[in-house]
Amino acid sequence: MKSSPIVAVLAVVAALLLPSAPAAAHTSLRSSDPAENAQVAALPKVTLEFSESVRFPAVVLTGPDGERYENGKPRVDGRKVVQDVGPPSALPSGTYTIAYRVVSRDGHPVEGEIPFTYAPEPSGGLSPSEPGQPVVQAAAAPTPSATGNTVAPEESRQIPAWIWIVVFGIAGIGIGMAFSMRKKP
Ligand SMILES: [Cu+2]
Repeated sequence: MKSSPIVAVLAVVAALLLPSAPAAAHTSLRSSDPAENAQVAALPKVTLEFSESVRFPAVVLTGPDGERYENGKPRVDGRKVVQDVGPPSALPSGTYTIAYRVVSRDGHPVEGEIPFTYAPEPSGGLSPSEPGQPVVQAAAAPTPSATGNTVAPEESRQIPAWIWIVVFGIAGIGIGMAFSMRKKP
């Protein structure tokens, strides 16, 4: 059994690494209101529901004109994130994109985009001059890059923290291996 120290070290390393794999499964978006690619007649707020509780939500609602229509900051209620939307009179009809970003319980940031169409009822006293055309035009328009610019900087701040944890973790394993090698001549 001359190889037993190495086997022992490998067993320790495996024990450290294997349990962390299932635990690393971070949260995911369960549902949203409006739902992806849905058409809604009213848009009072945006609700996102995740598979587990989340923290530090950021929600950007980009309208068909490229402007942002989220109103105030998002609220967290356990697994739900609620974001108020600007006043209905200010909302143009057309294709919107919800860009969201939250932090899982395991610390991983989770983000995504949800496109949907806002088509208010024409009889609701709103301007009848453009009933359907903006929807069609906006549907062909590409997703505004402004949403990516808004969300990306926060994630780039998040990544270094994880790099450091990984680096310290690897260093710790290395130190552990060195000690166990010495104790067993
Ligand atoms: Cu994760």
